[in-house]
Amino acid sequence: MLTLVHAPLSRSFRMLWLLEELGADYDIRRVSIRRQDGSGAPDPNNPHPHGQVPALVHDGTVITESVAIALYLTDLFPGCELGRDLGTRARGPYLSWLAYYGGVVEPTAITHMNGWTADNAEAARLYKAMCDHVVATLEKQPYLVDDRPSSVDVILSSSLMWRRSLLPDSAAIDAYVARMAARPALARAQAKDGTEGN
Ligand SMILES: N[C@@H](CCC(=O)N[C@@H](CS)C(=O)NCC(=O)O)C(=O)O
Repeated sequence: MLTLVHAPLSRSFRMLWLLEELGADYDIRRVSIRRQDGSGAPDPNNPHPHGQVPALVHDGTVITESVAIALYLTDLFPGCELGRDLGTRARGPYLSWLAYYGGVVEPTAITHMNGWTADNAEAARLYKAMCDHVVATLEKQPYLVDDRPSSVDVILSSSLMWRRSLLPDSAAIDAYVARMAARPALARAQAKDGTEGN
């Protein structure tokens, strides 16, 4: 049994979208979380060590961190469109992009969003290097890993639907977000969540 520990308008929405993409049989445990405006509080029903979302519970095992959950889920459905199975050529790039999202894309983009790249040359350099890499990749091919979408595209595009300004102006990125936004599983996830976005 798969249970997504979820709060609306949060990073757990991208895992809800992924579960819909996979056609998984799952249920949702809705929890409260601390919000940036000071409202909300960690929920005693949330097994995440920091009281954050997302968390996934699979037959009693707790998996945390969006990219780990994405890899776990796509491995659970071998041959699914959004995963890249062990033993295939795309497995390496798939793992690289997942780790790069969690370790580089999101931290540098959040640093930029918070205005910290303005007066820190090293932070600005790291953010620009990340942007150049993502933009160059999406100018060369339609998705991050190769020519078909993967779970890391669900994660990145979900973040961009929440805040497009995480990455610089780019026609390639706009077209990428539009392609991902047209996916029927996104609409199903939004309907399930009762929200219209991230
Ligand atoms: N690196 C984590 C970040 C999770 C995270 O920051 N979640 C936010 C919601 S968007 C949260 O639960 N915040 C409540 C808190 O930090 O207490 C992941 O990607 O899964």
